[in-house]
Amino acid sequence: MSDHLKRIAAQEAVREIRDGMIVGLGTGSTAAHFIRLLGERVRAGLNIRAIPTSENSAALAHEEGIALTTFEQHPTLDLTVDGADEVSPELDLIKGLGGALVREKVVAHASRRVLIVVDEGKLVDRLGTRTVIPVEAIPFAADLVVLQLQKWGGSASIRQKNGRHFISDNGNCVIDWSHGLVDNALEMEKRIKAVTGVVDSGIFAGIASSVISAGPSGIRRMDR
Ligand code: A5P
Repeated sequence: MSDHLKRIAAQEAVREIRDGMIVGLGTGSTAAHFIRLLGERVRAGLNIRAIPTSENSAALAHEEGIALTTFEQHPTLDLTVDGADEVSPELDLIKGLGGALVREKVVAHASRRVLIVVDEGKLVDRLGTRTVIPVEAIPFAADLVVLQLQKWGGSASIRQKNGRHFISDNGNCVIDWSHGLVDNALEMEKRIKAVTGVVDSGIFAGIASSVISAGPSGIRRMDR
């Protein structure tokens, strides 16, 4: 059911893509729907170039025949379409359960507009309601970052995959921090980023321009 809703939200987003755009490709199952639908339009003649937020999304774009570009050639993107793990009423986000948070944030910051596509189960009254806060840190510092986050409250642990540390596309660890409800997303984002050894966190405050959510009763669009 939620996969069907993710596809519906992605379908709505793909309608915003116009000829000549430089498009940011998000990561995750909702972004994958978007990339496949965009591929259909490219094969029908749409001329765009894209910058992916992960190796997985780059591979999918390649399969779909979507031409990729670089920040060297295109330092500003027209529109990025990405998923999220939580969306607050202020359109602040938690992202990164898929582990691509740093590239997602880099691409979002380089974009004129950031469109987030979710199933409506991701909408929360306050960030931290249903998910951990992912924090990417260089491996050398990861244990120290865990201790710092725990000092601030809640539990934190280095993400595991197949019995080993999960390693991001950037060669880093991801720490999942169960902090609980976040009072001030921007302040929390800055506070985490100031920890030495942290690359960035999955809190995206003030970055989303619009959110499209799909639910059983239809599609809802929220603009900043
Ligand atoms: C990837 O790192 C994440 O930020 C994803 O955008 C997020 O986890 C949403 O994923 P789904 O679309 O698979 O729910």
